[in-house]
Amino acid sequence: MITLFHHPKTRSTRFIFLLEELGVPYQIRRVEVRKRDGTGAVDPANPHPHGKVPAIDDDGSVVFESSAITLYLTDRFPERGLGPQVGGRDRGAYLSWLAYYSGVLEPAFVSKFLHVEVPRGTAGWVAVEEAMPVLVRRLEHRPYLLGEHFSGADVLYGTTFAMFGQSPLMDKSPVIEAYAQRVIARPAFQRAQARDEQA
Ligand SMILES: N[C@@H](CCC(=O)N[C@@H](CS)C(=O)NCC(=O)O)C(=O)O
Repeated sequence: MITLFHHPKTRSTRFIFLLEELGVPYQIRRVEVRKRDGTGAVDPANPHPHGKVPAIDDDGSVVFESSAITLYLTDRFPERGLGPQVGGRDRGAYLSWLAYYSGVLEPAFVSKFLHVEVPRGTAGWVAVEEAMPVLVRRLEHRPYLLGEHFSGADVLYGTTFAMFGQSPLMDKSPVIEAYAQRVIARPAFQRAQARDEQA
């Protein structure tokens, strides 16, 4: 049984979405987290090394960090078809977009949010203004990041764009808006929202 260490309305909510997409048994363990306003605390029950969410425990195998959890879960349940497997044609693209999410896109958004200029040539990531056109080009002629089929990578990107679409962090783009809507219109996303609120 998979346990998701979760706090409502955080990055762990999208793993309820992924687990609902996979349709496998799981349980949610609600944990406390540190908040920006100084409230909250690291919860000793949470196996993440910094007390962040998400983390999962799969019968003793602990996985933390969003891209790693996405890959772990889609590899763990290959029959669900939510991630290309080793040797598959799109495996390289899948790994690249998962790593790009954690290594480039999130740092880009966080830099912008914190008003930190991304230094050219030295940071491992780029500014949002350089990253987003790459995603627009990628999604211009395909419904999902890997083409016709929804994958675990779309859980990360689609929910991020749905969240930032209305914020000054991201310029408006019809391609990105349509993609985000496509992702959050999925029944599993709607079920995840309901479970998040009860957690
Ligand atoms: N790099 C982590 C980030 C996780 C993260 O920062 N989660 C926030 C909630 S959205 C958190 O747990 N914050 C509490 C803290 O920083 O102690 C991932 O992608 O999984």
